[in-house]
Amino acid sequence: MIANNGRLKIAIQKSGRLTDDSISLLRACGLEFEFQKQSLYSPCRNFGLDVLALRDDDIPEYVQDGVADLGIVGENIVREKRAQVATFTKLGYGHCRLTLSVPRRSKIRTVAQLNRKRIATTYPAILQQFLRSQKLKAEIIELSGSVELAPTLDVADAICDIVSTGTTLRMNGLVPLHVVLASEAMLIANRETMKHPEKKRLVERLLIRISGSLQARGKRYMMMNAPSSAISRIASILPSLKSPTVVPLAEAGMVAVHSVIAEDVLWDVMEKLKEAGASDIIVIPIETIIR
Ligand code: PRT
Ligand code: ZN
Repeated sequence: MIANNGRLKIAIQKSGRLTDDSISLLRACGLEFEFQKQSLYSPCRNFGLDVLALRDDDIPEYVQDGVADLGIVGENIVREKRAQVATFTKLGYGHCRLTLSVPRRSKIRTVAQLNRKRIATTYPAILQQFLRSQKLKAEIIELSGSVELAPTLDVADAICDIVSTGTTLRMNGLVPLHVVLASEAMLIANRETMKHPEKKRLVERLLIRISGSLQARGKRYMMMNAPSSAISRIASILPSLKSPTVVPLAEAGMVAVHSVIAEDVLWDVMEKLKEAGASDIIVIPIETIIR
């Protein structure tokens, strides 16, 4: 039995695609804990929070029932389980698409042509809701795994399954027809947790930290020296958060320019800055950005 001691409990996937990123996110929020797959329960040393390791399919229901206050799980699972939980924020990892797909040689080329066909899935609730919204009647073949084999085995005419790179579809001679749900990992919460003042305070502190580390993701801090005469050119090249920070240097006519920069444009921007007169360009990681 896990004590209800005013500490927050957050459920994350015990072992799977979301586990490493979920642990990294919590650690990036400054939380110190050991995480062992074998143990259900890892207390945080420096924050009133305990980490529970569970199967992803169980997380929405455990959060709904208050076994955990918070949970990190794919939106696909939250929607499929129809759990009554509060949804806080998407977390920027675990991206995938719940997709309707058909055999390459199939005559089915549109969603409408799925009418009265058989569709295999491990997501019967989401699929049912989608079919209803499209006013389609189709037989849902509920499987517990290896959905991609269903057309080959002639168990189904189409499948509705999670796709990430598309390799599994290709290897099984399937082509995507329609994305039913684009999903990523998200933070969910028990609806009563925010009514508990101590827990609410902890959740709010955690949310600020999570948002800080999400803001910092994919960003770098850049510093450079430049002649003051080049500031306006440099400022026009820098896609900064606000305006760049400009600090005078001991050497007359020279300044240091500081700015936040997105990783994906880093090299292009550095080349342009150099052409514009910047020198000694330094780029360093950012841990968090609290606004
Ligand atoms: O043991 P437990 O029940 O906790 O784990 P699990 O095996 O049910 O889940 P897991 O670890 O496979 O996935 C956890 C979550 O990661 C999912 O609920 C999704 O939100 C997300 N996710 C992201 C994915 C994928 N990408 C993914 N590619 N979940 C599953 N897949 C599978 C998919 O089912 C298919 O078999 O990967 C295959 C397709 O991948 P591609 O790359 O070939 O397209
Ligand atoms: Zn699962």
